[in-house]
Parts: sequence; structure tokens; C-alpha cells
Amino acid sequence: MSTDSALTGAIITIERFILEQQQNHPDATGALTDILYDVALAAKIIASRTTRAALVGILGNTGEENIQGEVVQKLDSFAQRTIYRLNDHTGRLAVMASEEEEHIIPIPDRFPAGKYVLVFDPLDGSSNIDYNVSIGTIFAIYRRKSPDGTRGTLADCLQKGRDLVAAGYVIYGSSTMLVYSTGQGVHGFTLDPTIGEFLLTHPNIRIPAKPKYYSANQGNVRHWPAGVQKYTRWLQGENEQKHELSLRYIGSLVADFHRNLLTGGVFYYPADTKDSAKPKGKLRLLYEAAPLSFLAEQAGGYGSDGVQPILDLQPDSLHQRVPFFVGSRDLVQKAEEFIRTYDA
Ligand code: AHM
Ligand code: MG
Repeated sequence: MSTDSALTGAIITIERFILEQQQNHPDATGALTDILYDVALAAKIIASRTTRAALVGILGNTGEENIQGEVVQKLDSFAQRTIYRLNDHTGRLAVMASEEEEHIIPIPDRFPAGKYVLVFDPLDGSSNIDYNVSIGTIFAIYRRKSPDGTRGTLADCLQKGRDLVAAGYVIYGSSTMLVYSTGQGVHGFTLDPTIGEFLLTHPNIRIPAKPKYYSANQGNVRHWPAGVQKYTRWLQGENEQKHELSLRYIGSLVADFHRNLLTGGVFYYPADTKDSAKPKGKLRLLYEAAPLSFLAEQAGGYGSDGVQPILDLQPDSLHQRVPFFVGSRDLVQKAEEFIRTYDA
């Protein structure tokens, strides 16, 4: 498609692309397409606020209110409310869940309930928000399990990654990109801020065969299980020169994942003994690991908890954490092998 567009000069907006993909499903009602549009719109609004974050902070210090008379909010709650407000009234969703909210987010009674479920991490990479480092939004869309016409339930949100209908992320970096999949490959769009449109720049992303990077918070190495420590040395080239990878770690999952998707490599946040309250590492199954594993598999890669595919895990609570290894398939499988051998 990139060659085609180079030849014909076609400019493919995200709207056009999503609509064309919908045509592969003659029975589609268009609801999923519309949810994706709404996510893209939320991304534009959040991107615009993100680029002005420091200025908004200055305004915030003066106690300034925004145009609706609301006190200027922190970026993460702004992102949360933006996604919620664009999706609460559309009649497309049965229920939502967000990393920012303890419980499921019901659709208000005054609006109709729809057939899809939206699960999201509105602004991931919170430790980087204040420092002009890339951050992101992650989203996942399921079909409801509860009967149509009723309000959605917790069980609607606690679905296996295998049941995902669509997933994606937005990265707010040197440019803003939206990358998503509906199970027909992974496609990336870059926001042209001068026209306010996401344009197709990365059709059909495949993880390159030869990986370049490994990404983990190596400051935690002494808290990692022995197998993960040995795996890290293997990635660094111990015993097998051909696996000498460079280390890149941003500390924003979306940014680390996005880079490794394009370059090949592995990201991991294993279980560790650093904090006894978090024996399964830091990252969340629902909002982070499942959607990114869906994208990884669609791009020829793999996501695992170190033992089995993330997509096969049945969530038992909204904010459940999980050890997470994701990226090039053979590198993730190698992590499973080390864990099986040394940590089982
Ligand atoms: P958050 O949901 O509070 O933003 O935390 C998730 C982030 C991920 O983006 C990133 O991969 C990880 O935390 C980094 O954690 P650490 O600072 O421990 O390396
Ligand atoms: Mg997060």
C-alpha cells in the first residue's frame, strides 16, 4: 500500500482506512468503526494538551479555569475524562474500564447501552509526564458478553485477550502516532498537526526478523528471578555472540513497545521481589499487557507472562498485574525457556 500511495500520491486518512477495512465485513454495523474514530479524536485532543502541558501547568498554578469553567486538570485525569466524555453517550458501548478508575465505568442511564466494551489506560508512562518524555494511551475493545440492551458488567470487562476485537495505542512523542489492529494486521498513522488528520504512514507493520534492542528496567536486576537475570545476560551476548543486543529503556511502555515493534527486540517487566505488594511485577493485564500482546501477535511477534501467552490469561480482577515479556517471537520464547529452566 505504501508503494501504491507513493505512485498515486494517495493520501489515506485514518477515516478512509478504517472505512475500507470495515468493507471486508459486510455484516458490520459501523459501530466499531465509529468507536475507532472517537478514539482517534480523543487522541488529537490529548495530543494537543500534551504538547502544551508545561504551559497548562503554569496556567494551573495561577488557579486558572478552562473554557468550561473547570480548574485545569492534571494531564492523566484530563486524558481519562476526554476518552470517557467522547464515548459515554454514543450508544456504542455497554461499559468501560480505565486504569485510572477503581471500578468499571457504567454508561449513564440516560444514554443507550451498546454492544462493545472499551478498556483503556488513558495516559501511560506517568513517571515521564512532567519531563517532556514520550507517553501514550492504550485501548482495547471487546464485544459484550452480557445481554444486549442491559448495562454492561464487570464480566464484560474481564475477557481474555484472545477475545479482543481491536486494540491499539497512541504515542505522544516527537510526533503523535496512532497504531491499531482489528485483527487484520497492524497499521500506524501519524498526526499531521497542521491539518489535524491522522495519515497512514506505517501500513501492515511486521516486526523485523533481526532484533536490535532489549528493554527492561535493569535497575531492578537484583530483584529479578535467576532465570530472568540469566536471560538478560544471554540477550547481552553471553555465550552466543549473535544475540548481542543494545539496551534501550524509556520507562513509558507505549514508547518502548513502539520502538521495538519497528526495530525488533524484546521488552520485559518481570515479576520481582522489590515490593511484596506487587509480586507479579508492575504492569496490568487488562490495560497494558493484553492489548499490546494482541498487536505483537498481529505483527508476527508474541507476548507472554513468562510461562504462557498473555492472550490466553483469564483476568480475575480489573487491575491485576502480570509479568510481561513482549516483542520478537523468538526472544520472548527464549525468556520462557530460561524461566522454565531456572525459575519453575
Ligand atoms: P503507569 O501506568 O503508572 O504509567 O506505569 C506504567 C509504566 C509503563 O509505561 C512503564 O513500562 C513502566 O511503568 C515503567 O516502570 P519503572 O519506572 O518501574 O521502570
Ligand atoms: Mg499504565
